[in-house]
Amino acid sequence: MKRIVTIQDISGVGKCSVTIAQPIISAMGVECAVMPTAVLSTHTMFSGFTFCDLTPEMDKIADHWEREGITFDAIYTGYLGSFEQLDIVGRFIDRFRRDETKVVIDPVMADHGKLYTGFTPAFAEKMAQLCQKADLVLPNLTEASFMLGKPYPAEPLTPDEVEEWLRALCSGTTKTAAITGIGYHSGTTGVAYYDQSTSTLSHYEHIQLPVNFHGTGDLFSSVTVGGMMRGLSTFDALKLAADYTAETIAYTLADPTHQTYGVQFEATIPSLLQKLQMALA
Ligand code: PXL
Repeated sequence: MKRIVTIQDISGVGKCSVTIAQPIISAMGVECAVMPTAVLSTHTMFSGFTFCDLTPEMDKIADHWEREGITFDAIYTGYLGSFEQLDIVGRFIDRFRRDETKVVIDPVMADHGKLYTGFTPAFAEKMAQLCQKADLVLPNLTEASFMLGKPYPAEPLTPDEVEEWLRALCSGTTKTAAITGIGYHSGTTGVAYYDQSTSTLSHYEHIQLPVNFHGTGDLFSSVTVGGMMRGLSTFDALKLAADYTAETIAYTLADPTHQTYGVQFEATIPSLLQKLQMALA
């Protein structure tokens, strides 16, 4: 069985980061180790959340894993708890990356044109440097705009602009990049993907639902990592993640008791596994 490590926070209530990555990646048949970056009472969309920064623990955890000879088939990073963690994660990648290890960086820091509470443009700039170590980076449009130093677009990007943004994300040593939230027709959204080794651009469009739930980016990234580890090509893993995320949003929306803080992915896991089996067949 493949083993990955995810490096992101534990938010006790709110369904994001580790509380999505662990159940999803495990359900997909991949062992999911955790390097926690912070412990919060809830994610940061609630007011009054507690925040325990685990920066001082991270190197100690890595040292222990190294002494134990633990290895990872993928390193998947998400929400980081401090500016210093960008360096710590960079060092972690250098220590634990083997030839076959996939490094997937979701540069969690912003959405809908704005940085999340606690993040700064300097963090975004340094995150862009960390992304140079990635086999795959998974920004949303806002995160891509911060990392590239481009204004958040007032109008949907054209296919030519999307290509320019993806090429810019891969202009250094980043191998592949996918931007979520890209649709070229009204009522649609999707994921645009670029592989710099073959200069191939791909786009997968699907229905856009009229709501934004928290944690859907983490759901998307977790399924992508799980799919890649189960042997799907990166683009097939992205398509699986896009379909599953859209289905889970629709399912959540259809439940009149739903909470806006998170999606009901627990109920759609059986469908994810069916989709995975079909994609692997
Ligand atoms: O879903 C991204 C995310 C992860 N972790 C925490 C967050 C957010 C988004 O706001 O607050 C703590």
